[in-house]
Amino acid sequence: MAYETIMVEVEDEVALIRLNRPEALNALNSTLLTELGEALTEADRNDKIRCIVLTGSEKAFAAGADIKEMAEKSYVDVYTEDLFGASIEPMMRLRKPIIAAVSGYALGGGCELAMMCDFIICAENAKFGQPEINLGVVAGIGGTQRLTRFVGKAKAMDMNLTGRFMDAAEAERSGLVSRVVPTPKLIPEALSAARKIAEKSTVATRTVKESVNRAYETTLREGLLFERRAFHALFATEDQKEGMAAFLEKREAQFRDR
Ligand code: CO8
Repeated sequence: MAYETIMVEVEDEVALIRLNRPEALNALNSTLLTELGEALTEADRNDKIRCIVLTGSEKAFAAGADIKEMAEKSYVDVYTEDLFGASIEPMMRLRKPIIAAVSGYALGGGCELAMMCDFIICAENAKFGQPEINLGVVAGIGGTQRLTRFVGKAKAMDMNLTGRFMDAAEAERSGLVSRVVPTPKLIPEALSAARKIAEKSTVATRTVKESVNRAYETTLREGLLFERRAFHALFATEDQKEGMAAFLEKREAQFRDR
């Protein structure tokens, strides 16, 4: 499908979705959010895609929601249209693993979009921030919630109250990102991680996603029970038989998502 504000390439069962509004540092306007939602929904439906990488440009993953587009809106406007509520639904519904590959600015909605992915790999030039405070507002899709769970209260308060940016080294130290790589290696590293995930059983990778996300939504006791039942349930799959047989026979497993 041809898009105006994103680019989608599929290779080796991995979809690479690139935000593409260079004139506005990939600011998330309504066209981009609609197109991104469509691309994610399509990727989730397409059997030839097993993992997704979401990225931007070298200068910006995304510099936040499009300020020009929302500056004149009233409370009644944003409340009535539930601004950004519906546009993030496709990401929330996504069952396939998705990696954010962040280079440059990931600010406001850009940082929040990256945090909605399953994990973040970033380049050495990455800068994360929730600078909404400078605009007289607050984060709208997770900057006070997901960020607090990822980096703790002290840093989340600091970033949301002062609007300061966090560099790649601090982001890795704080648990916001899983890996930092030299900027030119960002896409190869993210694609290589995605291909590794694509080789696994889809039933198992989806179960990992559900189980890890459960850790953020429930008590430890309930989460552990969920995980154990998920572990038990995977013994009903052919992929469990194949995975364990392959180990014992000292060969590569051939998963069939069954
Ligand atoms: N919205 C609209 N346009 C933007 C945005 C943005 N968020 N960010 C940058 N641009 C535009 C600039 O206006 C400029 O356009 P023009 O050349 O036409 O004036 C162009 O991109 C290049 O930007 P700069 O000239 O400012 O580039 P610099 O390298 O000097 O600075 C910065 C880069 C530091 C990233 C700077 O552009 C900046 O501070 N941007 C705004 C960052 C920000 O405040 N983000 C938060 C936005 S609010 C938000 O995200 C609320 C989240 C709610 C949920 C979102 C759900 C998706």
